[in-house]
Amino acid sequence: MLELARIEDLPEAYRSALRQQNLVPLWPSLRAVLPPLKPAQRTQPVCWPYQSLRPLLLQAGELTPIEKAERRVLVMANPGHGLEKMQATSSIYLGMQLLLPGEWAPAHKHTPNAVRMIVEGHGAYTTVNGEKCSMSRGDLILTPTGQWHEHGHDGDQPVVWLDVLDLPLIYYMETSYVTEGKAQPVTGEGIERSYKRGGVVPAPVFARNENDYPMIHYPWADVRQALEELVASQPEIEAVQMAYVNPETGLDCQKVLGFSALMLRPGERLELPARSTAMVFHQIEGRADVSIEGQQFSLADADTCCIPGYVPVTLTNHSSSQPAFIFIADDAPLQKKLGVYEVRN
Ligand code: 1HN
Repeated sequence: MLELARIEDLPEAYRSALRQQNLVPLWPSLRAVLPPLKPAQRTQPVCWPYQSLRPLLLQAGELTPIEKAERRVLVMANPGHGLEKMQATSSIYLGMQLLLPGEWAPAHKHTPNAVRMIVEGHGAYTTVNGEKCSMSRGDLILTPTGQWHEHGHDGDQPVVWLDVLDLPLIYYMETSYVTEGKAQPVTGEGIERSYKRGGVVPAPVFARNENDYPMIHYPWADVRQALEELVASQPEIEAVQMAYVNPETGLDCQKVLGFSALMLRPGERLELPARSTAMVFHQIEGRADVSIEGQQFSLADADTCCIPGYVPVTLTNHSSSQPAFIFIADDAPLQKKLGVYEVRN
């Protein structure tokens, strides 16, 4: 590839004249913004083991009352982006949130899309646009853009969940803001029951309101059962993986980030081709290795890691007798809409 002239190759008087008119020559920076064949990446492989994060999160519960935090979260930040940027990847924000018994995280709505993957505890709930969703380990609860949400806790032990948001992207676009609200009246509980069975969706004779997000709570017990039934009926299937989708359209459940649950069969080693998306892995059950060239993470229960895009990944179940279950997040829905999604075999 042809070497291009550097900024220093231009006379200082000329550079100064350009600066004064807010002008920049492209050619000294062209290779930086368009590197050959593979993008420049800030996202580093990073692992956040739950057992070392948990005591610090519980300590936050002692140090900062919920009224002074609104959301009591330790953000899992990628040093490659700079910790202060609060980014796990270019588009994905990750945080571990703690709610203590009796606490309430007040209602608000915002432009970034969020999901919660429940990590531990019982008795907490999130109310999303009036729909009260109880939280159990492994459940996925959506709070898509513009939907009111608040969290409460009627149990007697701490509850922790993983927040996954497209905040870095929405912030970058200068479209991130919040609206505060009052406690929501609960209008429903367990709408997910309407979508219990594949192939049929509610279609009453009288017109329904269009709803981009008909299902917001994906209980782990159902997803786990779906994975087990998939592998029981197709033992040779390449990957035992279920995508979280909108049951009325069959499309990704949210517009920017995509979510799936993967089962690694006992002893399974799964090679994923290089794809253009960075990925987040969160261990729901069992133990597994996530390896890319030059880096390997061993995930135990509730550990979370991220890896950059454009690298092949190998996932290995530690156990030869038990399955391992992993929650995966990436920005494939966004990349597909933008036309930049790639799989490199
Ligand atoms: C948010 O609204 C929550 O509602 C959690 O629990 C984390 C991180 C950034 C912006 C908004 C929540 C968040 C957030």
